[in-house]
Amino acid sequence: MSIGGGDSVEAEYIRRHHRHEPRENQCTSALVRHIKAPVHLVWSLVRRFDQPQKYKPFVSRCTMKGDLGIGSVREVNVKSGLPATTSTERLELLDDDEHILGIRIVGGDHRLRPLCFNATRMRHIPQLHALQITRAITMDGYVCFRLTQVKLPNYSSIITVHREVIEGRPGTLVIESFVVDVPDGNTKDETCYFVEALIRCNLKSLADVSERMAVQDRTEPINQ
Ligand code: A8S
Repeated sequence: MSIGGGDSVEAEYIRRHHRHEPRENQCTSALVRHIKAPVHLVWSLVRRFDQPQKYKPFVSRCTMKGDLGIGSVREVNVKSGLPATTSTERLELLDDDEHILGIRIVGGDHRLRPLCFNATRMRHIPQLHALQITRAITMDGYVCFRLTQVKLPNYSSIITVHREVIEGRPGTLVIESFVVDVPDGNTKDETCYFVEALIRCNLKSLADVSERMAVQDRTEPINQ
Protein backbone atom coordinates (compact mmCIF):
# COMPACT_ATOMS: atom_id res chain seq x y z
CA MET A 1 0.00 0.00 0.00
CA SER A 2 1.31 3.42 -0.79
CA ILE A 3 1.40 5.86 2.09
CA GLY A 4 -1.93 7.59 2.47
CA GLY A 5 -3.41 5.42 -0.26
CA GLY A 6 -6.44 3.16 0.00
CA ASP A 7 -9.61 3.77 1.92
CA SER A 8 -8.92 1.95 5.15
CA VAL A 9 -9.14 3.47 8.61
CA GLU A 10 -5.34 3.24 8.81
CA ALA A 11 -4.90 5.18 5.57
CA GLU A 12 -7.17 7.92 6.87
CA TYR A 13 -5.13 8.29 10.09
CA ILE A 14 -1.90 8.28 8.08
CA ARG A 15 -3.23 11.01 5.81
CA ARG A 16 -4.26 13.08 8.81
CA HIS A 17 -1.32 12.69 11.20
CA HIS A 18 1.65 11.25 9.32
CA ARG A 19 2.33 13.76 6.62
CA HIS A 20 6.04 13.72 5.84
CA GLU A 21 7.39 15.57 2.92
CA PRO A 22 10.45 13.57 1.89
CA ARG A 23 13.08 15.26 -0.22
CA GLU A 24 14.72 13.51 -3.17
CA ASN A 25 17.38 11.84 -0.98
CA GLN A 26 14.99 10.74 1.76
CA CYS A 27 12.66 7.83 2.31
CA THR A 28 9.52 7.55 4.35
CA SER A 29 7.26 4.76 5.51
CA ALA A 30 4.54 3.96 8.05
CA LEU A 31 3.97 0.82 10.10
CA VAL A 32 0.78 -0.30 11.76
CA ARG A 33 0.17 -2.58 14.75
CA HIS A 34 -3.05 -3.68 16.43
CA ILE A 35 -2.77 -4.12 20.19
CA LYS A 36 -5.22 -5.94 22.45
CA ALA A 37 -5.08 -3.34 25.23
CA PRO A 38 -7.03 -0.14 25.85
CA VAL A 39 -5.75 3.12 24.41
CA HIS A 40 -4.97 4.70 27.81
CA LEU A 41 -2.56 1.88 28.66
CA VAL A 42 -0.72 2.04 25.34
CA TRP A 43 -0.56 5.84 25.40
CA SER A 44 0.77 5.78 28.99
CA LEU A 45 3.84 3.94 27.64
CA VAL A 46 4.24 5.85 24.37
CA ARG A 47 3.92 9.34 25.90
CA ARG A 48 6.83 8.83 28.34
CA PHE A 49 9.52 10.56 26.28
CA ASP A 50 11.82 10.20 29.32
CA GLN A 51 11.36 6.41 29.59
CA PRO A 52 11.64 4.73 26.17
CA GLN A 53 13.25 1.72 27.88
CA LYS A 54 9.79 0.81 29.27
CA TYR A 55 9.10 -0.91 25.98
CA LYS A 56 11.90 -0.32 23.44
CA PRO A 57 14.02 -3.48 23.47
CA PHE A 58 17.27 -1.83 22.29
CA VAL A 59 17.31 0.95 24.87
CA SER A 60 19.22 0.33 28.09
CA ARG A 61 19.08 3.78 29.71
CA CYS A 62 17.70 7.23 29.12
CA THR A 63 18.68 10.58 30.64
CA MET A 64 16.68 13.74 30.18
CA LYS A 65 18.05 17.17 29.42
CA GLY A 66 15.12 19.45 29.99
CA ASP A 67 11.70 19.42 31.54
CA LEU A 68 9.76 17.10 29.20
CA GLY A 69 8.34 20.04 27.30
CA ILE A 70 8.51 20.40 23.52
CA GLY A 71 12.16 20.90 22.56
CA SER A 72 13.57 18.92 25.47
CA VAL A 73 16.25 16.39 24.67
CA ARG A 74 16.90 12.84 25.83
CA GLU A 75 20.14 10.92 25.68
CA VAL A 76 19.39 7.30 24.89
CA ASN A 77 21.88 4.52 25.58
CA VAL A 78 21.60 1.66 23.15
CA LYS A 79 22.19 -1.91 24.40
CA SER A 80 25.50 -3.52 23.65
CA GLY A 81 25.63 -5.59 20.51
CA LEU A 82 24.60 -2.68 18.33
CA PRO A 83 27.41 -0.50 17.03
CA ALA A 84 25.80 2.70 18.31
CA THR A 85 26.24 3.64 21.95
CA THR A 86 24.02 6.68 22.24
CA SER A 87 21.33 8.54 20.37
CA THR A 88 20.34 12.13 21.15
CA GLU A 89 16.66 12.76 20.50
CA ARG A 90 14.50 15.87 20.67
CA LEU A 91 10.81 15.99 21.57
CA GLU A 92 9.06 17.68 18.64
CA LEU A 93 5.41 17.03 19.41
CA LEU A 94 3.42 15.71 22.38
CA ASP A 95 -0.36 15.89 22.10
CA ASP A 96 -2.24 14.18 24.96
CA ASP A 97 -5.65 14.84 23.40
CA GLU A 98 -4.92 13.43 19.96
CA HIS A 99 -2.29 10.95 21.25
CA ILE A 100 0.58 12.04 19.02
CA LEU A 101 4.30 11.89 19.83
CA GLY A 102 6.92 13.23 17.45
CA ILE A 103 10.69 12.92 17.88
CA ARG A 104 13.80 13.82 15.92
CA ILE A 105 17.29 12.37 16.18
CA VAL A 106 19.69 15.28 16.62
CA GLY A 107 22.93 13.47 17.38
CA GLY A 108 24.62 10.45 18.83
CA ASP A 109 28.01 8.94 19.15
CA HIS A 110 29.14 5.86 17.43
CA ARG A 111 31.84 3.55 18.56
CA LEU A 112 32.70 2.29 15.13
CA ARG A 113 34.14 4.26 12.31
CA PRO A 114 31.77 4.12 9.38
CA LEU A 115 32.99 1.42 7.09
CA CYS A 116 31.81 0.15 3.78
CA PHE A 117 33.10 -3.11 2.43
CA ASN A 118 33.77 -3.15 -1.27
CA ALA A 119 33.56 -6.79 -2.30
CA THR A 120 35.04 -6.36 -5.77
CA ARG A 121 38.18 -4.58 -4.61
CA MET A 122 38.37 -6.53 -1.31
CA ARG A 123 39.24 -3.61 0.89
CA HIS A 124 37.49 -1.35 3.33
CA ILE A 125 36.56 2.10 2.21
CA PRO A 126 35.73 4.63 4.87
CA GLN A 127 32.48 6.17 3.82
CA LEU A 128 30.51 8.64 5.81
CA HIS A 129 26.88 7.77 6.43
CA ALA A 130 27.29 4.37 4.84
CA LEU A 131 25.00 1.75 6.22
CA GLN A 132 25.63 -1.89 5.67
CA ILE A 133 23.02 -4.48 6.47
CA THR A 134 23.86 -8.14 6.66
CA ARG A 135 21.05 -10.63 6.82
CA ALA A 136 21.70 -13.61 9.07
CA ILE A 137 19.80 -16.50 10.59
CA THR A 138 20.27 -17.13 14.30
CA MET A 139 20.56 -20.60 15.91
CA ASP A 140 16.89 -20.60 16.90
CA GLY A 141 15.76 -19.80 13.38
CA TYR A 142 15.15 -16.06 13.54
CA VAL A 143 16.17 -13.82 10.70
CA CYS A 144 18.22 -10.95 12.02
CA PHE A 145 20.04 -8.00 10.57
CA ARG A 146 23.55 -7.14 11.52
CA LEU A 147 24.31 -3.49 11.24
CA THR A 148 27.78 -2.15 10.73
CA GLN A 149 26.80 1.51 10.66
CA VAL A 150 23.88 3.03 12.41
CA LYS A 151 24.08 6.73 11.84
CA LEU A 152 20.61 7.93 11.00
CA PRO A 153 21.03 11.49 9.80
CA ASN A 154 17.91 13.63 9.74
CA TYR A 155 15.68 10.99 11.21
CA SER A 156 12.29 11.97 12.53
CA SER A 157 9.28 9.91 13.49
CA ILE A 158 5.66 10.28 14.50
CA ILE A 159 3.72 7.76 16.55
CA THR A 160 -0.05 7.94 17.05
CA VAL A 161 -2.41 5.68 18.99
CA HIS A 162 -6.10 5.27 18.20
CA ARG A 163 -9.04 3.60 19.85
CA GLU A 164 -10.41 0.46 18.19
CA VAL A 165 -12.38 -2.64 19.07
CA ILE A 166 -10.64 -6.00 18.77
CA GLU A 167 -12.74 -9.13 19.32
CA GLY A 168 -15.32 -7.09 21.21
CA ARG A 169 -12.81 -5.60 23.63
CA PRO A 170 -11.09 -2.21 23.86
CA GLY A 171 -8.05 -2.30 21.62
CA THR A 172 -5.55 0.12 20.14
CA LEU A 173 -4.31 0.84 16.67
CA VAL A 174 -0.73 2.15 16.69
CA ILE A 175 0.85 3.86 13.68
CA GLU A 176 4.50 4.85 13.51
CA SER A 177 5.93 6.69 10.53
CA PHE A 178 9.35 8.12 9.80
CA VAL A 179 11.38 10.08 7.32
CA VAL A 180 15.14 9.62 7.03
CA ASP A 181 18.02 10.53 4.74
CA VAL A 182 19.19 7.77 2.44
CA PRO A 183 22.92 7.45 3.16
CA ASP A 184 25.36 7.60 0.26
CA GLY A 185 25.90 4.12 -1.09
CA ASN A 186 22.48 2.82 -0.04
CA THR A 187 19.20 2.61 -1.88
CA LYS A 188 15.88 3.88 -0.54
CA ASP A 189 14.70 0.29 -0.20
CA GLU A 190 17.67 -0.77 1.93
CA THR A 191 17.30 2.23 4.20
CA CYS A 192 13.57 1.76 4.66
CA TYR A 193 14.00 -1.96 5.26
CA PHE A 194 16.54 -1.30 8.01
CA VAL A 195 14.50 1.30 9.86
CA GLU A 196 11.28 -0.69 9.45
CA ALA A 197 12.96 -3.73 11.04
CA LEU A 198 13.87 -1.66 14.12
CA ILE A 199 10.40 -0.10 14.38
CA ARG A 200 8.71 -3.48 13.96
CA CYS A 201 10.70 -4.71 16.98
CA ASN A 202 9.65 -1.66 18.99
CA LEU A 203 5.96 -2.09 18.10
CA LYS A 204 6.01 -5.81 18.84
CA SER A 205 7.47 -5.08 22.24
CA LEU A 206 4.97 -2.25 22.86
CA ALA A 207 2.19 -4.75 22.14
CA ASP A 208 3.66 -7.38 24.47
CA VAL A 209 4.10 -4.95 27.37
CA SER A 210 0.66 -3.32 26.95
CA GLU A 211 -1.16 -6.63 26.56
CA ARG A 212 0.51 -7.95 29.72
CA MET A 213 -0.57 -4.80 31.60
CA ALA A 214 -4.13 -5.18 30.26
CA VAL A 215 -4.40 -8.78 31.44
CA GLN A 216 -3.08 -7.75 34.86
CA ASP A 217 -5.68 -4.96 35.02
CA ARG A 218 -8.46 -7.40 34.23
CA THR A 219 -7.39 -9.90 36.88
CA GLU A 220 -6.75 -7.41 39.72
CA PRO A 221 -8.92 -8.47 42.67
CA ILE A 222 -11.81 -6.18 43.57
CA ASN A 223 -11.11 -4.43 46.88
CA GLN A 224 -14.23 -4.18 48.96
C1 A8S B 1 13.14 4.45 17.68
C2 A8S B 1 13.54 4.18 16.29
C3 A8S B 1 14.79 3.89 15.81
C4 A8S B 1 15.90 3.76 16.70
C5 A8S B 1 17.16 3.54 16.36
C6 A8S B 1 14.94 3.66 14.35
C7 A8S B 1 18.34 3.35 17.26
O1 A8S B 1 18.02 3.80 18.56
C8 A8S B 1 18.62 1.88 17.32
C9 A8S B 1 19.56 1.31 16.49
C10 A8S B 1 20.25 2.05 15.53
O2 A8S B 1 20.98 1.49 14.77
C11 A8S B 1 20.06 3.53 15.45
O3 A8S B 1 12.14 5.14 17.85
C12 A8S B 1 19.57 4.15 16.75
O4 A8S B 1 13.75 3.97 18.64
C13 A8S B 1 17.82 0.99 18.21
C14 A8S B 1 20.68 4.13 17.77
C15 A8S B 1 19.19 5.58 16.48
